[in-house]
Amino acid sequence: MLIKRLRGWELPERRATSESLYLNRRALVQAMGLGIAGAALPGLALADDKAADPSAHFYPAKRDDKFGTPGPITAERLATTYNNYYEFGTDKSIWRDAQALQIRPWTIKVSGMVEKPFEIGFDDLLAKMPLEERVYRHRCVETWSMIVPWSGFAMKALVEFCKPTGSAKYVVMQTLSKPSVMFGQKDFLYPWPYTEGLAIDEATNDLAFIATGLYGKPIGKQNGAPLRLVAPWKYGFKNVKAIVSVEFTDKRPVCFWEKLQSSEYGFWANVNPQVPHPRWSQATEKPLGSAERIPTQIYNGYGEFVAGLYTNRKSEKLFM
Ligand SMILES: Nc1nc2c(c(=O)[nH]1)N[C@H]1C(S)=C(S)[C@@H](COP(=O)(O)O)O[C@H]1N2
Ligand SMILES: [Mo]
Repeated sequence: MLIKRLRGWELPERRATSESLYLNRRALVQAMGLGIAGAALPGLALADDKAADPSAHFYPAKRDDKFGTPGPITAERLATTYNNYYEFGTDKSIWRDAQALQIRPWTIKVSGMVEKPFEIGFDDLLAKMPLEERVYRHRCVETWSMIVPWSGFAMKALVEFCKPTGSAKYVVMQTLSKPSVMFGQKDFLYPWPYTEGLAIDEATNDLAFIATGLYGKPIGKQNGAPLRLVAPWKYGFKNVKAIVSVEFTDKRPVCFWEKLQSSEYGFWANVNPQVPHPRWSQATEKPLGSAERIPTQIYNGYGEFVAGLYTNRKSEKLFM
């Protein structure tokens, strides 16, 4: 039987990793006496990557439970291998391909209605932010859900750091553009780059969070490394990954999914079991790893913290 064994340098471009990663991986493979290619050992590649992460010493961060402890935490393996990340493909199993993304150096551009536009490196930003861990529910509009421990900082701390002017009403965030690695971006049917936004009062609500870690470690590339939004009272698509741009504006942005299909996805996207998606019910959800569906809660269970944001917005489509 003849089996073609790919060497590291024969890997297709989209599976390629940094040289040091490859060398580490090769050393491990040799040490273990396994005659198989690195591509077959994604678990090892992930472990290597974390060891090499210069922010690893920040984790685990101290847990803050002022928003409650929402229930049984989803298995790490599920939350890190079942993902939505259209830049890497439209199915759920993008985690391996996402490892090709280079996340250092990483620069975040702050622009628009701010005292002074600036750029900052991710590690410099991280060193200035108050890190903590929060266990949040996550509810995808497709009706799967999870409960995971994010590490990172309050979105409010980021907003304050950016010094928006009094006229700014929205904050808009964008994912990196890199079609050579994020090959989904070559599909011109989608309005790349992925863009999402919050109203300023939402962004400065205590619940809004920027995740830089997950399960007490730097966040994995498939989950949005090096930083992604977490707005747990909203449908998961609001939680833009791999952020490179933070812009303040007085105009409500039309974001990725709304541009694609405005009859199904809007700006506010707050979770509400009583407002069905045009093509399916939102009444229940399936936690990852569970056989049973459970009832979905209004604002995904965070109403006591965020319902007040919407009392003067009742005329808007708040739940799509
Ligand atoms: N850039 C980008 N961000 C994204 C998405 C995406 O396709 N691209 N998918 C969103 C959707 S629909 C969900 S449910 C969450 C999934 O996050 P997870 O993979 O960490 O569970 O990411 C959101 N952020
Ligand atoms: Mo989603």
